[in-house]
Amino acid sequence: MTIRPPGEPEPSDGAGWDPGERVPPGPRPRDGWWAALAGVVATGAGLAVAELAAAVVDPASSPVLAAGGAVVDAVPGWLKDLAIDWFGTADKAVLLATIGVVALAGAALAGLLERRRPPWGAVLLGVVGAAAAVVAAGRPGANVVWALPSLVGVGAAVALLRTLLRRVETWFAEDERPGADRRYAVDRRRFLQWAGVTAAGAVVVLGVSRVVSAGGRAVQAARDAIRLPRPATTAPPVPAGADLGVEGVAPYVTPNPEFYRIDTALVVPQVDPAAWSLTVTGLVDEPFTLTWDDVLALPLEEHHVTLACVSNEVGGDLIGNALWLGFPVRELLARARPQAGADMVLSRSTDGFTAGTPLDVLLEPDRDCLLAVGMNGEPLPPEHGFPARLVVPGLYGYVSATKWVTELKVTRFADEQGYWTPRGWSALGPIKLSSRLDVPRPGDDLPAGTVTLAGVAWAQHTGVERVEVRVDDGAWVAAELADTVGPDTWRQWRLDWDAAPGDHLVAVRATDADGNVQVEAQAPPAPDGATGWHTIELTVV
Ligand SMILES: Nc1nc2c(c(=O)[nH]1)N[C@H]1C(S)=C(S)[C@@H](COP(=O)(O)O)O[C@H]1N2
Ligand SMILES: [Mo]
Repeated sequence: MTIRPPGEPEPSDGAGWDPGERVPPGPRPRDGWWAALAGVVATGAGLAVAELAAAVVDPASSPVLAAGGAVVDAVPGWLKDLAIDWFGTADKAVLLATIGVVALAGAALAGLLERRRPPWGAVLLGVVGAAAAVVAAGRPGANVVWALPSLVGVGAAVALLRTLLRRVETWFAEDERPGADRRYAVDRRRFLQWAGVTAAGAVVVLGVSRVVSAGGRAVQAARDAIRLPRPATTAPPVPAGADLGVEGVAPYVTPNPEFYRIDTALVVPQVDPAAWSLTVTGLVDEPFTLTWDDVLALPLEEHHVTLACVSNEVGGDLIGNALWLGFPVRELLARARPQAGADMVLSRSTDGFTAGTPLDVLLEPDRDCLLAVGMNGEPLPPEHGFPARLVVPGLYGYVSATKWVTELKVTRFADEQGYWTPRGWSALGPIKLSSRLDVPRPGDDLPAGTVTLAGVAWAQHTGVERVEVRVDDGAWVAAELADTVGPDTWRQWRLDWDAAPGDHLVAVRATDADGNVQVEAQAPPAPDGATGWHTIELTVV
């Protein structure tokens, strides 16, 4: 049995290789399918090797994650909104699955091409691998080494593809020789063995890459070891009456594991506090940089602030309230001494995300904008920005709440834009006065009699003054308002309703401390936040 290297002419006839002619009639599968399978197995193994290399270099340098990140940043705003609309916070999983399916199809094609028209299958893999390398090396925070996982992976994929196809070739080349049927079975078994071993090896390598992914575990260990300093200024205690005790209503303080998460990061950035720093720069007289230890040595303050996402639909749950520990951004900026003409601070994250926040908002003496390091008594959870993030009462997260923040650049709205502005979202994002009905839920079984209606309302930094409920065409009835620590957080509300049997429409609206009534007109989240009264249908029996 001889194995011809790919590209060497077929010895038996000079007319070129046409495997189709060589397969004897009968139930034997055509070699194209096996070549495609070889492509999938080899590419899968190549990707596993790339993951292993990425685990050593940087998790985000993986070709799949780099490509995914590039897609996230490249897709137009409307398409991203559509994806969020369809898949909600599962949009990232859907994107990665899509990349997987496309990669699978491409891998099968590469296998087929390499079998039929060598070396075009290898060329296809090489081109895609090189493109992934370029994309990875161009990601925010990347360096040239980030190209390595893609290159190593594609090298492995091409080598494995050729090895596997050699088995396919031997298998189908033996057909017409004496004892072909026996050899056929032997060579088929051999190919399947090679493919199986390669696939199993890929799984093992992938597993090892997860274990080796030391970056994440080192950061986790660093986080576990942190003892946050006592705040120099403690938050007022949460009044007992902040929670009305109605089951099903969002608690006044949102536990960290339940806090909504929104960001463009496909994997949570793992930022080692020892390597982290924050630089205040741009149009300032005294730029400076703080290390993690510098920040912890500052007199830190605690404040309850309710964060909200501009993508939150009316009645949606992209909002949460936490006790933040941090240092006033105002004082950081004062130390840097912003120059005349500056009107924006562009905050930047390790993953390239940016937010543009009005400078005057950050400088307001009575607005507690924080460089936050603690959330509800613990270091920030990694997915909420460990080791440091911004928290700005009254502004949507996309223009203020930069997680994994490393730079505050004092600049001008005329010169720079935050991440979402060129993608169709407003440059300015004050949170809109809003309210939500949490219970009962539509579809709940409601016996006639007293039904408790309850929910939350928010007008960060202004404060909620009144919440009213309307059933069907009835009058607006004022609800009981829960206590709050101040205007920067949401407030619970409740109202006992004497419910008669039938279908009812229940609407809720809030009024803020300035006397503004929540806007009735329905508007979608884009470009600067949804409006409309949360209205649900309830059936009382
Ligand atoms: N680095 C980074 N920070 C970010 C974002 C992001 O995509 N990347 N998203 C912002 C948006 S849109 C919101 S609503 C808040 C959400 O913060 P959370 O995930 O802690 O709730 O983070 C903000 N900070
Ligand atoms: Mo957001």
